[in-house]
Amino acid sequence: MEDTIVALATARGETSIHILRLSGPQAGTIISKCFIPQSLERWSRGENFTLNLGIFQDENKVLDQVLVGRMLAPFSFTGEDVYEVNCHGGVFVAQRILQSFLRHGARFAEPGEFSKRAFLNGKLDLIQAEAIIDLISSRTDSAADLALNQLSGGLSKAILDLREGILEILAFIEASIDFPEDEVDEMDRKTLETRVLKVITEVRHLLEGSKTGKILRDGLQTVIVGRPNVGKSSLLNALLNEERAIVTDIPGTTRDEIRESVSVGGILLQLVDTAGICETDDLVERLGIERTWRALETAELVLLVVIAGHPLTNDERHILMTYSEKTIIIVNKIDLLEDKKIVSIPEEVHWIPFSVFQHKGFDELEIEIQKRVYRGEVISASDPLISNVRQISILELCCTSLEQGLSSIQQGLPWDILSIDIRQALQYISEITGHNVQESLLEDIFSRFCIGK
Ligand SMILES: Nc1nc2c(ncn2[C@@H]2O[C@H](COP(=O)(O)OP(=O)(O)O)[C@@H](O)[C@H]2O)c(=O)[nH]1
Ligand SMILES: [Mg+2]
Repeated sequence: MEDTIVALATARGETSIHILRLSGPQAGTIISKCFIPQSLERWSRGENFTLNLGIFQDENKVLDQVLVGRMLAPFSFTGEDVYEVNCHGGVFVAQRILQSFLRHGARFAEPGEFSKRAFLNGKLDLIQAEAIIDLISSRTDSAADLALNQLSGGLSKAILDLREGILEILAFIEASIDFPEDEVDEMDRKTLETRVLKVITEVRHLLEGSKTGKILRDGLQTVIVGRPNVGKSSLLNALLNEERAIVTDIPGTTRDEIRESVSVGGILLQLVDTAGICETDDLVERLGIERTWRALETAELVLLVVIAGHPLTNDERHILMTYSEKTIIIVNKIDLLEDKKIVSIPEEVHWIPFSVFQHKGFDELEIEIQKRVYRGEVISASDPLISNVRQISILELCCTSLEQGLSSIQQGLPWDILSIDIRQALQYISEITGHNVQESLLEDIFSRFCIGK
């Protein structure tokens, strides 16, 4: 981290302003070679967190009128001396300033290098760093809230508390190992068991919440299925609020899958509209239907659309039986019903009376989806939820090690044996926050950031 790095932090292209970020030990020297402040007196005081108006020039040539923000180590984002130059938003303007920094000894930053430096300087842990990417790419309120909570350290604290718990268990074991086996009495073994169980319970609780966390972050793979002409494409269009899919009263209109994402009740649905399931001689339609069956397999949520007043078909029953857990039945076209019974649906299955035409049922659908995501528990996006696949899979490994440790305790195995499992659990939990990581993992994580972040 000897180098001083520079990058354009704003998106390439013509805009109102561009921001260039300069960070590293030489940042102050480099900026002073190119920046002529309007108030030299104020600039020279070297005060932190100031914004200074002036001229950016290189080799006696004025390149732009700029605002320079100063954030000195260790109080900056990276923990190093950082200068941010706000210049006019021309591609050419920003490029010339960037070139000038490079000429004066800065190096072009790699993707995520500012955040990586922040991590290496202890300004962020890995959970917080990964939350930055999630915040930038979030597309719903709840995804943004979740990422912000992780960024502000809510989840890190929960993981650090767990790590602390595991460390205490290890210390307890180490202290006991020093005594010959028969002097360690049953009391100690019981105490140890209680402590390990307590940590396991907390880990399991976090893992439970991760199901919700992952959905809030990545959305729900949702497929809309049903017979032809029940109103699947109409439902998709209504959810999207646009005429995305072609709707006609001709069965077999939708043949290929249509994919769109939409936020329903703060939850991102990755929607797939499919070809209606039926018997057909049409080759294209048949291929479409095969895709529908495949989409059903992988979906996390199935919206099965049926028509009010009609008995269920064999295919509809089959879908219900096979995917009951993840299916919500939408009984559409209730506007056409007079006295007829809505539909004969098995009692245990949840169904919603619906009319795309009269805009009925949408609120209930929203509530039902939320209920499934939050699983009736008091989980909200402001709770410390774990949502990142890397973090979830390591926490699962940690849980397994703890469970093995617990079973060793219960089997009365020697203390040095069970310390192996607890040590392994410590190793895993430390990888989540980055207390213990390999360089290759860091590269993998930070290379997914944008340049300038
Ligand atoms: N009466 C009534 N007709 C509807 C409703 N929703 C859709 N339709 C009509 O049903 C027909 C088939 O709709 P479409 O969305 O193409 O069905 P899909 O084949 O399942 O995708 C169209 O003529 C729609 O206008 C509804 O709520 N009430
Ligand atoms: Mg359709």
